[in-house]
Amino acid sequence: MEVENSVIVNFAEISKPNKMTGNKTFTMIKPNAVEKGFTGAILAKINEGGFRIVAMKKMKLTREQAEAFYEIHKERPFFAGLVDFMSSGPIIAAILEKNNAVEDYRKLIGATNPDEAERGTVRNLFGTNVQMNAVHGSDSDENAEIEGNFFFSKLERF
Ligand code: IDP
Ligand code: MG
Repeated sequence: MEVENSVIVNFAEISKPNKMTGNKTFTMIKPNAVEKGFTGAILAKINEGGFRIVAMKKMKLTREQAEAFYEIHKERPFFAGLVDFMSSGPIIAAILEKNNAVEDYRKLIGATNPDEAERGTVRNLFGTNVQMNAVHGSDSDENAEIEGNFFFSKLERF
């Protein structure tokens, strides 16, 4: 009886759609891109890329919030500058949905350094330099979940 139950539970678990690949990612339009008026053009690229907007808001991060968001980079030489920049003006935060969302969004935005980002990618088109590279994109399903939860409650997702 116990064995049968555990089989049923496991089947329900693996039957969840997109469980293996993940269908959500988290993005921010960074202060330089918002300031330059690129928000609409970047949202159009996101739309054309086939992503659905699950949640979105405009806000200004405090220093402490920017430090917490980028905590994994706290030992890196660029950390202090990154925190200053990310708390310097308003950002747009959003949760995006698509099959294979994390990988496909990283492809859409291009390499971290806009000079190395492929032509036509968001960072190539709208980035200023390696720090002010227009957008954030989660690097894994796990981080997409953590980052989305950092910004949005369940009541803000549709
Ligand atoms: P990613 O955003 O492409 O995932 P990460 O290595 O996770 O790149 O770095 C996080 C952010 O830190 C970058 O998006 C960029 O804003 C900034 N950054 C990364 N490398 C440098 C650097 O060498 N100089 C200045 N800023 C950097
Ligand atoms: Mg990263």
